[in-house]
Amino acid sequence: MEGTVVKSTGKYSLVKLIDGKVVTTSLKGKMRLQKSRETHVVAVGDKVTLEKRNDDWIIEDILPRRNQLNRKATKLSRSVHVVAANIDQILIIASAKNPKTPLGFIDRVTATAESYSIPSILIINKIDLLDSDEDVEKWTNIGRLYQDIGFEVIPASIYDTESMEKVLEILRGRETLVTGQSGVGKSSIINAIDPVLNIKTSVVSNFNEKGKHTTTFAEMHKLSFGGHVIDTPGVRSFGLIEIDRRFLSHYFPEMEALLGQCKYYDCTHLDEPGCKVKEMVDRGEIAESRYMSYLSMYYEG
Ligand SMILES: Nc1nc2c(ncn2[C@@H]2O[C@H](COP(=O)(O)OP(=O)(O)OP(=O)(O)O)[C@@H](O)[C@H]2O)c(=O)[nH]1
Ligand SMILES: [Mg+2]
Ligand SMILES: [Zn+2]
Repeated sequence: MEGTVVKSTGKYSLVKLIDGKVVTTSLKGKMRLQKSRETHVVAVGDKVTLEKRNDDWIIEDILPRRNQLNRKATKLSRSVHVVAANIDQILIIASAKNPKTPLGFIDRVTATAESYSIPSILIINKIDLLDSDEDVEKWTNIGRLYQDIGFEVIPASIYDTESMEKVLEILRGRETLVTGQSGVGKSSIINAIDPVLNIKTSVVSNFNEKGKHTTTFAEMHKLSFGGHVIDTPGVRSFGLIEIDRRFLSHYFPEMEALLGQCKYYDCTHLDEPGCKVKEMVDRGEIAESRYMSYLSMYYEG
C-alpha cells in the first residue's frame, strides 16, 4: 500500500492512502533507529509504503524524495528538521503590519528556496491594515524591489477577493509549502482560498509571546480545485543550512547575475577591491537591504 504523509509529529504520522482515507501510522522499528541528522524520519509530503499489521499501520519505507526543505532544529544544533518533501513551490507570506515582517526574513527564505532550486512567490499580506500613504508607498516599493529581482509578488489581503484569486491560481494543481512568521496569516489565506478547509487561526494579540503559535505542526491539505498546500507553524527565523557561504551570492539572483564580473573569481563581495556587487550596491542598483541580508547570512551561516 502506498500513501502520502500529511502530518508528522515524530512518533506518529498521518498518512493519506490512495483511496483518500487518512490513517495513523508508526514507523517500522529499524527506521526509527536510523542514524541521521534529521530529527524526524518522515516529513510531510513524503511518499511512503506501508503495511497493516493487526490493527496498526506501519510505515515500511520512504520513497526517494524529489526534493526536501530543511531547517535547523535549533540555531546551534547540527541536526536538521525536514519541513517538507516533494514540493513544487514555496509561498512566502510576509505581513505589512501586525506583525510587520522584516526584510531579512524574506531574504533568508528566498535564498534557502533558491539553494534548493525551488521557486518562491512572495505574498505581502494584510495590506488592508496600511493606514498611511507613507506605509502604502513603502510596501509598494518593497514589492517592486522583489519584482525587479525576478520574484513574483502579490500584495494581498484576505478581505480582498481579487488578490485571493491570484493566489488561488498560483496554488492550483501544485504542491505548495506555505511559510512565514507566526500571525502573518498563512492559515487564514488558505481558508480564504478554499473555505471548506476551515483551518484554525487566531487573533494576533500576543504574537511575540514565546510559543504562541496557532498552527503547531506542518500539515498538508488537499485543495478542492486541485493540488495541495502544506500549512506550517510560524517560524521565528529561517536558519540557512547546508549552504556553503562561498556560494551564498548564487542564491541572491541579482548578485548571481554579476557572477564573473568581480576582479577576483572567488570574490566574497565583502571587501575585495574591484567587486562588482559592491559597486552595484553603491550605485543603488542592488538594494542595500539585500546586501545587508547577504552580509548577515554570510557571517551567521
Ligand atoms: N487585517 C487582516 N488580518 C488578517 C489578514 N490575514 C490574516 N489576518 C489575521 O491575522 C491573524 C493571524 O492569522 P493566522 O492565519 O492564524 O496566522 P498564521 O500565519 O497561520 O499563524 P501561525 O499558525 O501561528 O503560524 C488572524 O486574526 C487573522 O484573522 C489580512 O489580510 N488582513
Ligand atoms: Mg497558522
Ligand atoms: Zn564581488
